[in-house]
Amino acid sequence: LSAAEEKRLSKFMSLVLRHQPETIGLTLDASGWADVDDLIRRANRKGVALTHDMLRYIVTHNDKQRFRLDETGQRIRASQGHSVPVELGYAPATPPEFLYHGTVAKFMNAIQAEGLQRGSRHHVHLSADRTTAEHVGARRGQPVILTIRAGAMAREGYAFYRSDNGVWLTDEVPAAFIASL
Ligand code: HQG
Repeated sequence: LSAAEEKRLSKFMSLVLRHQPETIGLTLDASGWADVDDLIRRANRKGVALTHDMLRYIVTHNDKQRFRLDETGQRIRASQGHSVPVELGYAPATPPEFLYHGTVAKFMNAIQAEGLQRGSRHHVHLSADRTTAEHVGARRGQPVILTIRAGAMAREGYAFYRSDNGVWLTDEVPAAFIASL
């Protein structure tokens, strides 16, 4: 699989496993799982050449480990990033003292006024390291990196979750907990 092909298929899988399963008539269960055979058949019907081998390659090699197969290998889901309603079932976890969020300057006025809000996704996404946050911010332009006082938030009772691929998730980050504002 070429890098370009892998990226194209990864984007397709993100689309149907996080945002719009209905574009290929796919059904996700309440926890976000889809049947692998069904996903492949429906993709093929829409002209997306996806095989079991390609799907397994993407699950294994994906740069951010976005997708996960269940123990049987018959079901697949995205580990985070959904906009469709799913209950991923991650247990609350104690975050490190500081987490990072990559954004861009044009959002900073709104962020100062209302903190980090989750937008169309289920959670605000935070990274354990600055480098990852820089990549996240760079998707939108010159990245601005915010340091989040996650430990202090947790001690105040805000819940944190860590996805299977290491992304930290929380419902919102009030402006008071953004250290770098
Ligand atoms: C910003 C990708 C205005 C926020 C990435 C961000 C990540 C506000 C954008 C994952 C705001 C939301 C998530 C407020 C936050 N006012 N703007 N109050 N609060 N924002 O895409 O964190 O490649 O939903 O800073 O790498 O950028 O898809 O979140 O710029 O891990 O796997 O609103 O998605 O992963 O954008 O990215 P997003 P995100 P994947």
